[in-house]
Amino acid sequence: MKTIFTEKHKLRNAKTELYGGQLVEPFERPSRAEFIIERVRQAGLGAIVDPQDFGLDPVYKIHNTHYVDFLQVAWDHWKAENFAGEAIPTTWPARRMSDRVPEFIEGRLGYYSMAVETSISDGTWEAAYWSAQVALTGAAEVQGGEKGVFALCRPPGHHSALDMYGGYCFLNNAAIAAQSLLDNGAKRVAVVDVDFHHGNGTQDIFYERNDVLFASLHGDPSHAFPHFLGYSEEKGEGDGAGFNINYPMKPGTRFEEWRAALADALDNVRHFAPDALVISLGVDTFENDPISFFKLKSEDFLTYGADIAQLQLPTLFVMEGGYDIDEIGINTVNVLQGFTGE
Ligand code: OKP
Ligand code: ZN
Repeated sequence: MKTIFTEKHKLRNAKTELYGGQLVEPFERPSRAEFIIERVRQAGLGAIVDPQDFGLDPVYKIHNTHYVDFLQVAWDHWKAENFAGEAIPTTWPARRMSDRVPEFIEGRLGYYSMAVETSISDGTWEAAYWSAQVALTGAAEVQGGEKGVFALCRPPGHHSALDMYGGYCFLNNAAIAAQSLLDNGAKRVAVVDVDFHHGNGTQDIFYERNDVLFASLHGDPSHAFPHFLGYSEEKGEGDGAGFNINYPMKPGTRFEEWRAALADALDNVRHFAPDALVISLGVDTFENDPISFFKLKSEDFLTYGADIAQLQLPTLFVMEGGYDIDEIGINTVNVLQGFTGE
């Protein structure tokens, strides 16, 4: 299996994340991708190729222009205020407030974010841009005939929607890739999100569409980030009614139960009969993940990679989360090796 990867991910190197009332080193840090690519090499998974540059047009199919404009200049505007730290929002348009976009950077940060832990820092935009290009290159490889491709995206994307960043995500790489598959010949695409966290951005983007089936397995939002989306009653609306499927699961969920949910999701994908499959691949379901509460073991990742392969669909794996840096490479590559059967 080919891996799409660029060292440009290192440009996303924030110093701070607001966690537990303190500014700590971000869980979403450059070493994550280094551990994964090292394991890809060590396991001999296949060729590692640089992304092509598809520009911003495929990004604008998913995100609006004023949001993308904001991301490109946010750090410069913040810096111009001579604040001491990284760019962090402090106030949001909550219930019954105005939806006008403020001019001042602090207001704009609140307008365009859905969570506070994700500091914007120098280089963030460039890394996010290339992360999306990694996903787009993966999509092109899949349409070129590859059975399975690994887009080693960093920063991740599935919490990002039309005009929102947060949860370590800026551009929704999986959604951008899925749309590119559709724009280049696929009639239907399924996105299955196996990251521990609900893919609220991807759900929101495709919620009223029937050309993309979205299924997500995740920690019950009543207990887990992103807290405000991901319940089982969210099934899609309008044309999209029935094309969104959520599998929220309780703290302590073990592989047997998780695998049964995956089997149900994959049955729904089979029934939908897509031309391609995108997996939002987060390995934060691991038992020792520092910010999650499922109990998967390393060998379980091999098992479910093989389950996904049973669909026999052209499949693009898009990297999302996974934070236990010692095991992140093994668990990620286990999914991919389970898929290839090698
Ligand atoms: C991004 B991805 C934990 C707080 C979690 C943000 C998590 C973002 C996860 N107590 N804060 O889906 O892996
Ligand atoms: Zn996650």
